[in-house]
Amino acid sequence: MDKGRVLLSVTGFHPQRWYDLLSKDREVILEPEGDGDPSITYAVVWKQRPNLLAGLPNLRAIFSIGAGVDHLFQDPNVPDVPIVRVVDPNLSQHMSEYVMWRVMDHHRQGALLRAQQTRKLWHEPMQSVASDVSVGIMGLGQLGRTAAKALLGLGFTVNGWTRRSTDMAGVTAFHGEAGLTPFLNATDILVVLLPLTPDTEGLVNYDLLGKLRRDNRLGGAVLINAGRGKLQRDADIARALDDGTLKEASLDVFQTEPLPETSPLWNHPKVFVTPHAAATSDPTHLVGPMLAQMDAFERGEPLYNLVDRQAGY
Ligand code: NDP
Ligand code: OXD
Repeated sequence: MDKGRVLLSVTGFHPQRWYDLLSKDREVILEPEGDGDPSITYAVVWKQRPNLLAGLPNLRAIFSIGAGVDHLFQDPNVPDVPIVRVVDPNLSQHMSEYVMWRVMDHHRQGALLRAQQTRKLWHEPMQSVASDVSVGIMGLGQLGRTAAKALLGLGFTVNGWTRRSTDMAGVTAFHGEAGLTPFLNATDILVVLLPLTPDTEGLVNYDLLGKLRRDNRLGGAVLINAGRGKLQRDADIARALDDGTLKEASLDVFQTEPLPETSPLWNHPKVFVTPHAAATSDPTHLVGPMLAQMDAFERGEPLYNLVDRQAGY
């Protein structure tokens, strides 16, 4: 069987690097040659243009260059072919480093110490040990599990919340709607690593933040979101920070990205902003396995790391 042709459609994410690496093994094009281009077998995409994929008669699989696939489903006409997403130890390691960094910074009162330094203030803040602090991770998938393991290694108490019931050694597991409030009530630092689906959109709102544990050794509740911006309500976070419902937040993702200059979150003294960069897909790690999957698929082997369309992730 001939090697199928690849359509690469990437907005942001440095498309040239993906193009160069994919082109080493397959013919890659950046635009279909006319409507219903029959030569395209695979699409490798990030935020593809709506309807781009709908009319490709010989498309056999779509590869997302991210772990999240909500960008794909922005297009209501995504064809019904298998969708492969990124699952990669390198990506999980990046995310786990981000989570450990932000959890440790909040735990060790980083914001307070930086503010003191600017004022040349010599004052020892209150200290707690990791085991006194409970980190609750929403989403114990590929990324959440790796982060949970790392946090356990640092000595934190770890809770997890998932859609279906799950087990993980050392983690107190909660699931579903019934498990949400008890999970939040037992959590000091909330880490959001959920996918964006119709069920999770807007979940991280004022009401939810109000259920976190505030009477704790940290002196309040903390939010860290590195999942997706539309999981949260930016205005509710600002309100929660202003009225003390939240002590601090680290936000990597926002309802609108790039975060508009007018957003109060940019200059908020209790917010640490990163530009959706907690864990960036690296083509040097990801293109090899992608090409290997295409080769194996053409030999009749099954694809893996497939998205469950029904669940939306
Ligand atoms: P996975 O699909 O492996 O895991 C998703 C987890 O979320 C699972 O534990 C799943 O539960 C849980 N979940 C999904 N829907 C619900 C729900 N309705 N209620 C409760 N739990 C739910 O995803 P990954 O860990 O690979 O990635 C997670 C997300 O991280 C991505 O979708 C993406 O949005 C984001 N991301 C952000 C990056 C960044 O740089 N900021 C980089 C990479 C990814 P269950 O176990 O029951 O299925
Ligand atoms: C992803 C991302 O989903 O980078 O991989 O956000």
